Amino acid sequence: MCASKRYTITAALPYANGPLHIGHLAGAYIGADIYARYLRLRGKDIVFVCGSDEHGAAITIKAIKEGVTPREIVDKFHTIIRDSFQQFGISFDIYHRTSEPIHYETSQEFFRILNDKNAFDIRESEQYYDEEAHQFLADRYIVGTCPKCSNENAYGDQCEKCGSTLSPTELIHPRSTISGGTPILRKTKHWYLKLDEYQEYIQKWIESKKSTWKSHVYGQCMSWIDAGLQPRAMTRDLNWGIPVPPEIDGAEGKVLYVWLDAPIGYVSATRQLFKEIEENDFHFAQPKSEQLLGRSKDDWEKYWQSDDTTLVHFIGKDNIVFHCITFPAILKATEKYILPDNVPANEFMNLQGDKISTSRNWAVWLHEYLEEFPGKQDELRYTLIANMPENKDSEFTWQDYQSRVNNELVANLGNFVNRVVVLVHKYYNGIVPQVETASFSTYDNQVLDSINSYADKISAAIESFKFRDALMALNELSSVGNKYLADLEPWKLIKNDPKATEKVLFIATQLCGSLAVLAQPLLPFTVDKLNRIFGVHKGQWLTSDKVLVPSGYQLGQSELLFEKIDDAIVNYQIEKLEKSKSQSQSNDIAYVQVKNEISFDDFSKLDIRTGTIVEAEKVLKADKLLKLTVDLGFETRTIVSGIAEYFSTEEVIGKRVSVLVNLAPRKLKGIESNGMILMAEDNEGKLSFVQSEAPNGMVIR
Ligand code: B3M
Ligand code: ZN
Repeated sequence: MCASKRYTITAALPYANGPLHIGHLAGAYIGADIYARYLRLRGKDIVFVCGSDEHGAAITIKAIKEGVTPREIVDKFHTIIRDSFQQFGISFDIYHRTSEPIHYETSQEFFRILNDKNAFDIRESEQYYDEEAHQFLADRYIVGTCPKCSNENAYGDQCEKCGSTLSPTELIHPRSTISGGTPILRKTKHWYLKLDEYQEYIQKWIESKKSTWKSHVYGQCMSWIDAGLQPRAMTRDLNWGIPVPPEIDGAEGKVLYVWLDAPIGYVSATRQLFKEIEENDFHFAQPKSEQLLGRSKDDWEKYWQSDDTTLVHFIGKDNIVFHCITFPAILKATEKYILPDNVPANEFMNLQGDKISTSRNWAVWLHEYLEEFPGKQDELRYTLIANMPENKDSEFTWQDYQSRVNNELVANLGNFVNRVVVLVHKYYNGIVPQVETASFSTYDNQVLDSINSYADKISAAIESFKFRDALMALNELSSVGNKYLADLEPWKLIKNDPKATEKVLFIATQLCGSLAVLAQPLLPFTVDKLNRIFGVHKGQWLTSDKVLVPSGYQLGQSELLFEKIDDAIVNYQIEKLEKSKSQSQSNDIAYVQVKNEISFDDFSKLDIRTGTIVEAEKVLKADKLLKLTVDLGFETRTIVSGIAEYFSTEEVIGKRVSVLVNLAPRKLKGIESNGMILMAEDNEGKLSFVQSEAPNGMVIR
């Protein structure tokens, strides 16, 4: 067990520009919650903080789209998000917001410290400006083609496809998100964090984490470090955000970059938590452990500035650079704050074969799930833990949800507990039988011992952020119980050996009690039911010296832990997804700008024909290329096409296509390509063929 004096656990602050979906839960919050619940059970001194991220272009752009003020947007979504977290049992000690005064104070104080410590370089430079909207364009205000991966919808600060951090001037074909127009360059001044000066320090620090950090997190960090850290602007020309402290010269009208203020939000949330505790006046805080009560306002400092505190940031992989490089550099620059001990970022969770996407409404929304599946929080939580994208992207499907609930929760844990409770009620009126431990067989003792060995497995897994393993260990313990019942068959044994039956059901009851204890970090809602039956003291972890459910204890009434999910429910959810996808397809699309005018003569130079792909093979040593044979009616041709990442060879054979047939031949990987297959590309970079019903070889004009 880690020996730190206290823990500060943070979970990424969600942008208050939309409701939460399962990707959020699987990415950061369930893992953080398991870890926090577990540490509390071990009696650790922890704070678990989160809140809404209410600044930045994510908010203002949403407001522009909806024709309302940013304030209206954040007020609306803060409430929805907060309520979803709460109903879902995410046990934050505080859920705060970055529009609160204490956060303004804290952020401005950080800015002052950084300024005093000479961490900024003030630079004048040319930046993109939208003349129509009268606004400088940074971050999400500007989109364009990513120079690293060619994603056409990379943001001005980050490409969400390849994870690179960018500045607007690196984008190819930049365009304004507000007007869609091409921006011009105009002079402005900004405060740049001299990240380059922290290169050596950050590099050494990250290298020291090699054995404890997830390899994908470590790898991402090292690749940025290897590329060389560049100064990053920490101010913006916007009217929504935290103003640069007024005494700083020449910064009128400028606000803090959202990625400067957002992580400081963890600190302000902690300050607010202890303030509310001292004043015993709760608005945002709901302290989850007794030991936090009675603390004073200034105690927050220990959680951020004391070396005997362990700081852990739970985030999704798109936030790695900010939590592992930028924020640590800021913390270091203060010469006061501690740096994170670990940043166990998860990768992404996909949904039914496709990326989760808010704009395409391809998501399972939490507030909808809570309404449609009342009381089934743990069924979702279980499925999300079992598929948590801990080290690689994973997938949620409704079919998998159904099979996990039916074949794992109902058939294993639910079935075991139910059999035990029903039998104890049937044979002993629900009173746990008396036993003599001396009569225990080797098998009995083995089963009892497995309680402690599985408890150790679960602890070790949670402490090393392997939440899937922890859940599987819990399942295995319940399988031990099911097997024990199946082997000893108390329902038969009762007829000729009532004494032995008492022993079997006593032991099985202890297993149930241990499941109630060990499930606490993983399935908190199920634990409430188990506690009503077994009366196991909630809020404590397993100790080997205690009988969990003593002889003579009157069990509560049997309660169904889980119910089977019907096919109809699964089908309904899948249809709902498909429907909302087609409805949203026309909304919220970022259109690529129309190119410069051409003459009719220019156009008539293009010879485009209908065709059919008749053969396809992969091109050796080229991930992106397929070698296609295309039937054009009048002849068959070889065309090399860069679509191998999107289509398999089997998929494309037989496809009707449109071909530019008079394109000059080009050699690609040694193969001569004679023409080009036309493809349509959507906002997410998904390709589709341009098809016609006319026979092969017909002219398209
Ligand atoms: N709001 C980004 C996100 O939701 C951001 C996280 C802030 S954590 C300090 O992906
Ligand atoms: Zn990219």
